[in-house]
Amino acid sequence: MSLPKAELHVHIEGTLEPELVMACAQRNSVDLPFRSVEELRARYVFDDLQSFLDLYYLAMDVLQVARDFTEVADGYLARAAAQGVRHAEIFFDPQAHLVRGVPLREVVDGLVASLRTSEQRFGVSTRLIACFLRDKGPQAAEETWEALQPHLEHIDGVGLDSAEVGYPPEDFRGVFERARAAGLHLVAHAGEEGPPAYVWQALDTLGVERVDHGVRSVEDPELVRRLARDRTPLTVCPLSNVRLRTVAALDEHRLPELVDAGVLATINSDDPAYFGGYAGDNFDAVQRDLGFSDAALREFAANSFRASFLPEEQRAAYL
Ligand code: ES4
Ligand code: ZN
Repeated sequence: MSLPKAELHVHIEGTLEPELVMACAQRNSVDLPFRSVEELRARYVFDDLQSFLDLYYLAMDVLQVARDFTEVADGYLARAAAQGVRHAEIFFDPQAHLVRGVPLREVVDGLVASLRTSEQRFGVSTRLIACFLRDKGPQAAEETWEALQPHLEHIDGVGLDSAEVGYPPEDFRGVFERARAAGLHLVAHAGEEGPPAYVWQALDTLGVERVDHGVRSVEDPELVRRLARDRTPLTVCPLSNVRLRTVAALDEHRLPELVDAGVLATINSDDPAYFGGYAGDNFDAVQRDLGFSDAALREFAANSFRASFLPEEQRAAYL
């Protein structure tokens, strides 16, 4: 599906395709517990979020220097553009690299080297969102915020990701306050595996502008009414939800109920190298398995621009 769209939920480390994993491993002399692209791809079967994260953090060990990050981003932007993505708000995980001894400068400079010419090369405008790893706790998030200070000119927002259950959003109130005071946009993963209470906290305690995933909101009618009333966008990732077994099958996904209740939903790829498809593939999949009409898909695409952090006049040009 090449409908013009914005992608608002994609982890750049989750766009690392097996071919690039092996190429980076070789040139950076990183030892991996698999010897071929096929062996790696064969591991892309997950039971839940944690089983995915274990492989995600392992594979990104091959990313060592700026060039590696540039190549990951270039590859993503080319594939996304081919599926109609005109604007991408891209997550990265600073802590996942800092803990391996990779300086933030390599990460940010490498990503920016790709993103700054993305409009000319791929026709894709971009934003960059730094996510805190919630399973490393609020103190580590504060330290990460400090480490990000020299790079803030390149950072448009902060988010919250990684293992969700047991790591409630309210724990991160302090660091989100600091990011808000610095003028950054605020988003958080909530209601992927975690309960509706975590979505409430993301809204009321962190003050996020969008909720990433948020699909478990559907279990709480009061929360659905709140999201619909405020037009708070959800960045839904249908193929991700299937691969991480937060839904049994795509035709059982409750996205239609959210849409019918008036929630502003968008469709995104999350970690497309791992979950079987890029943004357009996710659009195709929901049409095939949930029966959304062409008009409904156009509305998802329009929502993606409405929910973006593009300035009003640029958003309007897409609507
Ligand atoms: C993620 Cl699917 C998902 N959920 C939470 N954190 C993540 N980081 C990368 N992919
Ligand atoms: Zn995600």
